[in-house]
Amino acid sequence: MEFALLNGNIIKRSDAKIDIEDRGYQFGDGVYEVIRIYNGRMFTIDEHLNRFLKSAESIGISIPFTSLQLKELLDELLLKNNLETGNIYMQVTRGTAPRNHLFPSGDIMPTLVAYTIKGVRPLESLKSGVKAILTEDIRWLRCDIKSLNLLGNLLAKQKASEQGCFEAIQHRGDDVTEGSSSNIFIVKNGTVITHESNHLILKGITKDVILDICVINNIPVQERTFSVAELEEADEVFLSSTTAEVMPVVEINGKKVQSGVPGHTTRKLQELFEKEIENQCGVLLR
Ligand code: DCS
Repeated sequence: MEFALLNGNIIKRSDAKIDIEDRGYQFGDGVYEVIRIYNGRMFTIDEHLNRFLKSAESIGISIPFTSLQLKELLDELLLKNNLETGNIYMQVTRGTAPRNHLFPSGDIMPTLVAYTIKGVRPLESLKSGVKAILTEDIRWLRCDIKSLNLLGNLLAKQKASEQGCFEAIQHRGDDVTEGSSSNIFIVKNGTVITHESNHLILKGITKDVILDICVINNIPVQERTFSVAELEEADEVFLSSTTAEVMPVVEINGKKVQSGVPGHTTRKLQELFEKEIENQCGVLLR
């Protein structure tokens, strides 16, 4: 039997039901996290919980659990569902109230849900790399909030998929921002470059792990805006996310990135990233 977390209680997944006037359902009025599980353990859990609480706070939702309580609940959920490799999906909405754009007055309880999803690592793509398209970033200007409102991201990802590609790399005019569900990195003359974490992108947990790895291992790294032209002329391109890890991008808009195979720095970062996973979660299946 599968279990889910609903408002602090772990219950049968099929019993986890949400009201039709939940504001997440009607307005996308909430925030979420996706947390990777390796060997039954949560990777970078403190970072995910911090971001979850921060996202919620930034839209005025106060989660009635501490980070520690959430961690304990998620651990219990993992154990009950016996999850070895996969993800936890967790979201909180402002709660249930008669439909109105205004925040409900008075105390309403946020709706907090988490459940587990089985899923293996994308080992083939990690080895050979993926294709991407370029598309204009049409999203709002608070992409730092991990909001449930993902329409812009969905339209971009769908367009990529319809062109046989894994990801859509978004740009605002000349500036590359991020993927539809990932952060984007380029490598030029040995320097790793990725967009600074501001309101135009999500501050990826995987991105931050990669930045730390670069600093610790003396790999030159810059957090700054880079242009579409720089992307097109890059020596290497890769993307990062909780589920895609450090994923080489080998083709953009039908044009190969250099010789069309994962580059040296990307492969080095993949190795170092796996070491970090193993430090936190134990030895990985390859
Ligand atoms: N940018 C966007 C828009 C994202 O949706 C994500 C992750 C990232 C960057 C990378 O962030 P993390 O490194 O913290 O994962 N999106 C999650 C999602 O919706 N599915 O998987 C990961």
